[in-house]
Amino acid sequence: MNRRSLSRLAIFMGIFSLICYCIGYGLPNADGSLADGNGWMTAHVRLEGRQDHSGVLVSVDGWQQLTGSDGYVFFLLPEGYHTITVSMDGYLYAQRRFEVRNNRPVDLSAVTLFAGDADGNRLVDFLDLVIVHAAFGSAPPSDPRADINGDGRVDILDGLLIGVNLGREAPTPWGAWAFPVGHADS
Ligand SMILES: [Ca+2]
Ligand SMILES: [Ca+2]
Repeated sequence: MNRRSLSRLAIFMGIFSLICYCIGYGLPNADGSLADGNGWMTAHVRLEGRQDHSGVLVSVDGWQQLTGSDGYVFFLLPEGYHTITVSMDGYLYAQRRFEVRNNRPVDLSAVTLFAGDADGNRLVDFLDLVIVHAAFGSAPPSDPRADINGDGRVDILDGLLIGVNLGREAPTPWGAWAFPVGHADS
């Protein structure tokens, strides 16, 4: 490797180190483990009434990810306490605190978001039922907010999801049990 190539490599490594430092992750150790003062967290997010759990916004302090269809997310984080918030249109958001310890994984228990908050006011109530009623029978939905389970039509399942959660407010408990509402083949 000539002198010019070495110079470019040094500049590249310097920039890479700076980026790693700035985003708070640090550089990996020689054995591939994370640098001291860092760890990672995994979480499993499920949407009540759906088989596809994609599109949920997962926020950990300033970092954000969208879930894929399996609902799993993975974050590299600095050591310390963090707050995770998971939210989705039509659902009540959930939130919890957790601690990341040096070089150790944190596996949060699965969380199910409760469905039915059609108008996004963090409460499932009769106003949400009114939205579904106004769009009932439409496919595609005349009001996208009314399609609670995201199956492309507004029917009794959307109304049922609201009915079983009437009175619930966000944030909901992490890991709480949700009513299994949905098409068997969806
Ligand atoms: Ca609502
Ligand atoms: Ca629907």
